[in-house]
Amino acid sequence: MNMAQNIAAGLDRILTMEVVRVTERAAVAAARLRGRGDEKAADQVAVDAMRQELNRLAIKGTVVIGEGERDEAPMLYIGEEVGTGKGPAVDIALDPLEGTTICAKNLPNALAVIAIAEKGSLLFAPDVYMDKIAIGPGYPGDLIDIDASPAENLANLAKAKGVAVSDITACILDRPRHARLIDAVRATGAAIRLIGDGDVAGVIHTTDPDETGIDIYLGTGGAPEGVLAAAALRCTGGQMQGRLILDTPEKVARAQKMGISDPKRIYRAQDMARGDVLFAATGVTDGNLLDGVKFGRTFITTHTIVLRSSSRTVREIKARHQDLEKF
Ligand code: VTB
Repeated sequence: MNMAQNIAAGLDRILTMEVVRVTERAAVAAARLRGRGDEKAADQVAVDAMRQELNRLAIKGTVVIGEGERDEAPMLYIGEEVGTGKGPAVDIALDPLEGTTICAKNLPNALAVIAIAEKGSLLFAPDVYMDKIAIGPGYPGDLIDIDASPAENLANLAKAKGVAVSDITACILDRPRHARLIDAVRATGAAIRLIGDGDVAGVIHTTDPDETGIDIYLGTGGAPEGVLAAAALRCTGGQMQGRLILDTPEKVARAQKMGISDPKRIYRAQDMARGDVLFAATGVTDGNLLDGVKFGRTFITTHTIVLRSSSRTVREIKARHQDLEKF
């Protein structure tokens, strides 16, 4: 694809740069409340800040993954129209503070996250659990299979990587519901990095195992976080499968209302985030890929990763903000 086609085919390239401010601002707001033990307050300031900056973007955006249904979330609710309204029609998935507990405890890998895609191309996921499996780029297609055992997936991954299974590290959310999964992974000899929260970061970490030490993500987490992670993987390469856990008639009905007719469907990354996708994440707390916000005496430093699916460019933007008034 030449550059003209590239521009015509997808999202405006300028958005790639503009979107950085949105996650930067949310991250700075949340970071001010790092380690204060107040998840709600940190989330609230991040939501306010992200919304303010998002409404400056020249887009006609609709939040499809947000803070919740309209009646439960006053801001950035699902269906909210955001942006100036003068610009391309886009779908938006966001999490102004992914890892509210991480932030409240000042532990690693809390992020401010957003994904922007062409209208109609992000999965409208209900807020239920999703079973997820993900690996980074550079492997043969269909290497992972959500229906295969952890042992099979780990063996296939180790073989493709050219290492022993004991050299593989899996990232899993530390939850009682994962006890059997954890036992199964440990039985193979593989290592596990247990995380308290933040499975968007967990999935993204598979894309750079040399840096993060994580080869594969396994387990169930939020479905909205699954769509955000899928958007990131679409940009970096990598493989992901997810399946909604619709284990009550009420959840099946909720999913149906959102257009999901097959409750058992396996979604790959490209099914959850189609077409041209932009993804940005700014570190709130220090993490494996991103530094957290640093408050200096005269400036604030932020560290952001910006990804775009059509070019697969990975940009890291370290910004030194000297106009402190703007935050
Ligand atoms: C994960 C994690 C989030 O929710 O999706 C998790 O990435 C799943 O829910 O940071 P449970 O906490 O119920 O296991 C979060 O921890 C919070 O949204």
